Amino acid sequence: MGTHNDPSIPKPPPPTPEEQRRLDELYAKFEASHMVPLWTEIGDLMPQVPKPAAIPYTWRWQDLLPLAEDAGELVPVGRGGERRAIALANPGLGGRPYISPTLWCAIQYLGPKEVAPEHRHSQNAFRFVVEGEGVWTVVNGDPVRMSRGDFLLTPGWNFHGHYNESDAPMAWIDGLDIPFVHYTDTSFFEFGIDRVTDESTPEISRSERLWCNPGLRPLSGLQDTVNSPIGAYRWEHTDRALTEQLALEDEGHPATVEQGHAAVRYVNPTTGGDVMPTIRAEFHRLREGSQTAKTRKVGSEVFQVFEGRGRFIIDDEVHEVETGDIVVSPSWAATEIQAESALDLFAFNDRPIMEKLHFSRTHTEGELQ
Ligand code: GTQ
Ligand code: FE2
Repeated sequence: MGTHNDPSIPKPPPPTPEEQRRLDELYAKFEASHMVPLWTEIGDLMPQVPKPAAIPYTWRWQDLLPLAEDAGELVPVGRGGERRAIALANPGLGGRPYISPTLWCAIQYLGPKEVAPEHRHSQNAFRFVVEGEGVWTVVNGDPVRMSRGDFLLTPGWNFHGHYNESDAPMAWIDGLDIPFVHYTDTSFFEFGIDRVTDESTPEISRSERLWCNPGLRPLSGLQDTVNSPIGAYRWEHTDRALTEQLALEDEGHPATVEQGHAAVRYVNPTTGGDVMPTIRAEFHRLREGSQTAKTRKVGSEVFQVFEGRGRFIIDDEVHEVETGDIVVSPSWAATEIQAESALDLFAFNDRPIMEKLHFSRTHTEGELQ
């Protein structure tokens, strides 16, 4: 077997002093000429399995929210800064405002009557609401109410702004593909109007009136689109879907992904695929006392606890979590979730990118490769 540490293959003799002098000179010339030899970098550049710089990490909602509130008192929101959004920076990524190499996750805060002006960009975005209400996000001129448990879309290049029509502040999380777009030099950005184009406050957006009637596709929308046309996936629907999966399991009709684990994916109704080209989003409900299999996947994933208590075990490190806490699991990290109480989890990841590029792999402990 000709492996790199095969003892039957003789090692070359060490360099003579003269060779060493010439080698040192060669490396200095490489550096001066902006060249790097593969053989000194290969272990880092081409590891046998992914070796992410990003680390598993947990942010506590109890820590995030007061800091967002302080920013609300001290930092105005408006044109230029655009958003009062504070990114969660993975400690392994050198201070960059990235939760993982591909994903951005931020807590955004709007005080009473505040407006975040309209703009558009190539980055795809979503919002998820763990508590509060009173803000409408206006996407492409369509005002979309934001309430607890709702998952809201702002696909790339749609104009969007947010406004708080209530007398109370509101905070939520944003997820975007900012790091991926930055790394690939694909960012375009345009300012829109300084407020929002429609300040009305309908219960239901036009997008939902057209697209959110179960199993029914409008004949005015038979052309598939890369982004979901749905502005908001409402909590009442997500909750009902999960409740029914568990009820069906109780009644002896298999409907869960694993025992005691109900789950749904948010999809583009025109294709049945992911809501946007770079981001997958799901919602998971674990029964009290249940746990997931321990799994490694290519790509990074972020979870926010919507309700309940439990723990994530990521590469053998235990992360205790409760409502609002945000956890990141880097690429190929062995991840297992245990539900102490009934546990509701919102999740998003970069797997649509990995699948399109054919880089996907999954390994579940106890299963054959
Ligand atoms: O709300 O439009 O967290 O453009 C980062 C970039 C939020 C937004 C973020 C954005 C937005
Ligand atoms: Fe934006």
